[in-house]
Amino acid sequence: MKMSFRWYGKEDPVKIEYIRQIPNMYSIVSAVYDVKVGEVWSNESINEIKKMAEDVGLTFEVVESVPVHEDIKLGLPTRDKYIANYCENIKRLGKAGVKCICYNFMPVFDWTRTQLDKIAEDGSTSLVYYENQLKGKNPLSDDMNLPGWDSSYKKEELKELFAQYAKVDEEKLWSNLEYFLKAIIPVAKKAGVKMAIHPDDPPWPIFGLPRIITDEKNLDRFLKIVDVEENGLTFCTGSLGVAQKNDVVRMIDKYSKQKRIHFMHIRNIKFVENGFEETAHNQHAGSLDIVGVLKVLHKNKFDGYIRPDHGRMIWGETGKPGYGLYDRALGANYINGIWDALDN
Ligand code: DNO
Repeated sequence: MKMSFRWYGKEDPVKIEYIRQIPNMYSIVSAVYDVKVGEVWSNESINEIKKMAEDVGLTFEVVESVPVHEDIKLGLPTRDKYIANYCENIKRLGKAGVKCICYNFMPVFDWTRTQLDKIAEDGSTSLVYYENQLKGKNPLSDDMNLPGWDSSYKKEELKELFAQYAKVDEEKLWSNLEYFLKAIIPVAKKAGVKMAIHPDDPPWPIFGLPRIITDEKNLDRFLKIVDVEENGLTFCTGSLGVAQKNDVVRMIDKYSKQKRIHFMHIRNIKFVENGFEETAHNQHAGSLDIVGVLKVLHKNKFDGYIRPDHGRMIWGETGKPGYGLYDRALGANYINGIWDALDN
């Protein structure tokens, strides 16, 4: 496995020099952030990230994310222009040495939590999802802005998007995804890039918008659409693991054997009556079998990228929710420790 760490670029309060000091760190996971969704990334911006990584002795081999324009997910006639731009980005990133691109196919909203700073018994804070905090809320009328959501949408734009999605059910979303994959995967193959779709987080519909990258049956369906290695997965334990039907250890065993997992997001969560809470990465902090996950990856000689996903806020750190330095560094080293033990 190759250890990696998400870094939001120059604006990130976490310094890249500090990331370098985490034992066994290999690659940053980053993106060009100052370009609108759907546009082409400049070679200068891509190479600048690469240089910043290499200057401290790291690599830049993973992009998270090249976001997919809503017109592609909606299947609008304008999608071809955005798909052409997407392909151009894949080519440019491949040329710059990027080996893996993470993206998602969630309509409108990315990951959803209801609170960012839930205080735990030990005084740390973390992200949580409580059903009762979501109930009765309407993103179109309430002045709500949940973490992970693209806050650049104005209410009017959101209304328009929701109206357009009224015509997109799950099957339509599948066919729009198929159209997209059939266009981009051959380009990725040529560029030496592995595409790694991120599961929907949480893996169920939010506010009536369809979500399809949610469980084993659908992952099987996804992988068959273009049945080559380059069409692969970001396996996020914390996203898929919050649906109790998803046996993440067994699924990871299966998909890593098939060489279809290119990127692992390791995060633990704890089931509570009303939803779930994010915890430290450690086995006993939450409900997921993190050791079991690493065991099957090790057994299957997983040589893709792993990053510690969301950390808690600890030791007085303030910063981007889920993406501080300290707890993610603890998570990385927890993963390192288990991996070393398995090696030996
Ligand atoms: C949340 C992340 C997601 C992820 C995207 C991938 O912390 O895991 O925002 O980056 O869904 O496109």
